[in-house]
Amino acid sequence: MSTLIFVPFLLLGLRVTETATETWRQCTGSLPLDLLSFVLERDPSKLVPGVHMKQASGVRGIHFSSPDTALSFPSSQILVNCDLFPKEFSIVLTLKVTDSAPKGNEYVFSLMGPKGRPVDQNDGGGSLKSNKEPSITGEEQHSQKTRVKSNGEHGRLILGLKFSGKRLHFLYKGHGGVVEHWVFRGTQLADSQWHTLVLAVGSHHVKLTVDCSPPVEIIPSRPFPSDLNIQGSRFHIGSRGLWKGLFSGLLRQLVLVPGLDATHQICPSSDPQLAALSVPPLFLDLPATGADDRHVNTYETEARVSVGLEKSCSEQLQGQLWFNPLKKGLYLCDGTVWITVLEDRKRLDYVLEHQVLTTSSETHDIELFQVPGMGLMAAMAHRSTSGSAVYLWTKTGFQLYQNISTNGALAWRHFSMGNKIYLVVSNSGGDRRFNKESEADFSVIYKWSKRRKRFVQFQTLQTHCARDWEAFNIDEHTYLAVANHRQGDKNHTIDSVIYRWNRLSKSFEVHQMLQTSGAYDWEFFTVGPYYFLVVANAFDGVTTSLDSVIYVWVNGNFQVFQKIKTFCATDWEMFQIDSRVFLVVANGHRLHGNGPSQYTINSTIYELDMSAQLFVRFQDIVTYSAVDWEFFSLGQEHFLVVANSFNGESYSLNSILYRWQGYEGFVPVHWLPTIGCSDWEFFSAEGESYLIYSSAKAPLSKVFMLKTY
Ligand SMILES: *[C@@H]1O[C@H](CO)[C@@H](O)[C@H](O)[C@H]1NC(C)=O
Ligand SMILES: *[C@@H]1O[C@H](CO)[C@@H](O)[C@H](O)[C@H]1NC(C)=O
Ligand SMILES: *[C@@H]1O[C@H](CO)[C@@H](O)[C@H](O)[C@H]1NC(C)=O
Ligand SMILES: [Ca+2]
Ligand SMILES: [Ca+2]
Repeated sequence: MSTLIFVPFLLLGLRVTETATETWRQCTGSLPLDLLSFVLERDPSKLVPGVHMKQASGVRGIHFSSPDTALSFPSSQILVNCDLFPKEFSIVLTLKVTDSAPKGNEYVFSLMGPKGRPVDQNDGGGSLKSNKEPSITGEEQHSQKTRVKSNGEHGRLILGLKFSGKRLHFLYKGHGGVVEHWVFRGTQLADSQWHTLVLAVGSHHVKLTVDCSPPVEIIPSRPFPSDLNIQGSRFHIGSRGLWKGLFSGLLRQLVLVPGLDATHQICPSSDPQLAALSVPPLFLDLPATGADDRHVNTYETEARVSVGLEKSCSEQLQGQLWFNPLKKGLYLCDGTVWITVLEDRKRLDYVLEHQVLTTSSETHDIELFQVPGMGLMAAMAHRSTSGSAVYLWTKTGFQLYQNISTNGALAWRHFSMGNKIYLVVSNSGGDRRFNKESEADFSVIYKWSKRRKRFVQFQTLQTHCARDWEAFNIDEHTYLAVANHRQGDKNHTIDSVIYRWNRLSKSFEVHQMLQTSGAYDWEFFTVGPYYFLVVANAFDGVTTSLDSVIYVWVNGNFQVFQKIKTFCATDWEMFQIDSRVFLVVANGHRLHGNGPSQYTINSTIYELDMSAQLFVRFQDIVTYSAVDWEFFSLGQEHFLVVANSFNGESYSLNSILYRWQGYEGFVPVHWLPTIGCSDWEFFSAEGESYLIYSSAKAPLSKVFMLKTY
C-alpha cells in the first residue's frame, strides 16, 4: 500500500515562501504533486469524463477518449500562491505507448497559458535551428534540442511532455516566447510495454531515467528558466486541451516533484517498469487475472468507489474505496478497517512573511511570554553592548517596548512565581572591559514591576560564559539551571549550576552542580511522575563529539539517566505526539582537534522506549549547523522547524519546516529562507499562528504567518 502514502499530499499544493526582494514568487517545495490523482480523485464517486479505465498485463491505467475539461485544472490549485514554475523539478510517469502509435504529436500533459494573451515575439530569430548537445553518458543515445519559433500551435504552451515519432519530447517556453525542445532519442518507449520514467530537470542538466536503468543525461546550452511565468495557466492531462494531440497510450502515474530529483525516491525498484511514487488509488492492485499480455480489458470502475454513510469493511470489500460526503473523506478498506486516504480538515497551507523587525543588532535568542494586562512580549538577546530589548506584540507586529542593558546576551528565559513574572538573561561577557581579572560574568534576573510597567533588576548570579537558562518547578519549588559554557578562554569542562528559590532570603541559591562540557542548552521536561533535565554538551576543548546527558530527579537531586553521543549539541527540544515522547537534538558541527569542521550533519530525533526506559534513535535529519528546534501543532498536525545557521560557506540558507507523517516520521514541507538563523519560536495571537526567527548575522527578525485552510 506504499503507493497510498503520497495521496494525502495531493490536495496540499505547493509550498511557497515570499522573498522580500522579488515581485514574482517562485514555486518551491518538494512534496510530490500527483497530477493524475488530482483530476481522478476530485470526484471519487465516479470516473471523470473523457477517460476509461483499462488494464494491460494485469496493470491498470487510463485511456483518454476526449480532451474533457474535467482533465484540466488551473495550475494555481496545486502551485499555490506563486507565479514562477519551479526552476528544478522532476516528473515521474508510468505509461504504455503502443508500437503502432501515430506519428503525430501526442501530449502526455501540458501546461497552457491563458487564452488571448499575446505571446512575446521580440526574438528576431524565427527559423528552425538545431544543435546537438553532447551526451555525457557516452552511450548511444542522442539528445537534441531544437528551437522553434512560437506560432499558433505553441503560442500558449508553457511546458509539456509529448510523444512525436515514437520519441519523448519535453517542451517549454524559453526566452522571447521561443519553445525549446529536448528530444530523448534512443530510448525504446513505444513498444506496448509499461515503462516508468523519471525526468529530472536541474539547473545545469537534464536526466531521463527509464525503468530505473542508468539515466540518459543532457546538458542543455541554456538552462531551464528560473522565470517561467505560470500565472493564469492550466494543466491539461492527456492532451494540450484540444482533440488534436490527444494521448493514445495508457497513463498510470503522473507526478510533478518540485525542487528535487525524485529518481532515488523510486529507484532501485523490484519492479522498475512499474516503480511507483504516487499512483491513484483507483489503480491499486487487483487480484491476479492471468489476462493475456496484449489483451486489454475494460473494467467497471464504478463498483470500486462507494459513496454514502458508513458501512463495515470486511474481507469482501478489500480494496474498496468509500467516499463519505459528510466528512469529505476518502477511505480504503484493507479487509478489516477503513484507512483514511484523504480527509478534509484544517491544514497548513502556506507561510507568509508578516513582519520584518529591524533590531539594534544581531540576535541570539527570542523568548516569548505573556504579561497579564500587557499581552504577548518577546525578550530578545541582542549582541551589541548597547543591550537587549523587550518587544510588545501589537496589531502591526512586535514593537520595541523596553531597552535592557546586557553584556553579550545569548539567551533569555521567563518564569513566574506566584503572580509575579521574571526574566533571566545569560550574559556571556562579550565585553571584557568590566571584568578582566575575574574572567567571570554576571547573569541578571529581572522582575516585572506592575506599577512601572517595566522589568527591573532583581538579582545577579555569577556565571561563566552563560549560554542558556532553564526554569522549572518541582514539588512547589522553583529552580533555575544555567548552562556555563566555559571558564576563561580554554576550560570548557566546568560546573553548570542548578539554583533553588529560597523563600526566606527571597533569592536563588546554589542547589546542585553538574559537570558539563561547553554546555549550550538545558531542557527540562516531565514524563508521567518523572522530572528530567537534559544538557547539550557542545565542546570540551578538543572535540565536539561528546556525550550529552539526560538527568532524572531522584531524592531531591538530578542523577544521570542516559548519555547520548552528540556533535556540538546546541539545543534539545522535547515534544509529545499522542502518548509518545520524543527528544530532538540540534547538532552544530563535527570537529576533532585541528581537523576541518563538518557542518552538514545529522541531527537526531530520539523516542522514549517506555519498556526499556531509554531514549532510542527514531529519525536522522540532515541539518546545516543546526542551533535550534521548535515543535508546534496546528489542528491535528505536528511540525518541527529547524534553525539551520551555516553550511560551511554561507549563512544564507533555508531553515526547514517538517511535518509529522506518522510512521514515516517527519518529512520536509516548507523551506524558509533565513540568514544566520539563531532561533525559532512559534506563537498564536488573535486566532492566527505565527513563527518568528532571529538572525545572529543581521540586525533583523522575521515573523511568518502560518495560513491554514
Ligand atoms: C532604546 O534604545 C534605542 C537606541 O539604542 C533608542 O533609539 C530607543 O528610543 C530606545 N527605546 C526605548 C523604548 O527606550
Ligand atoms: C577548569 O575549571 C575547573 C573549575 O574551575 C577546574 O576545577 C579545572 O581544574 C579546570 N581545568 C583546567 C584544565 O584548567
Ligand atoms: C544521516 O543519517 C542517515 C541515516 O541514518 C545516513 O544514511 C546519512 O548518511 C547521514 N548523513 C550524514 C550527512 O551524516
Ligand atoms: Ca531547548
Ligand atoms: Ca526556540
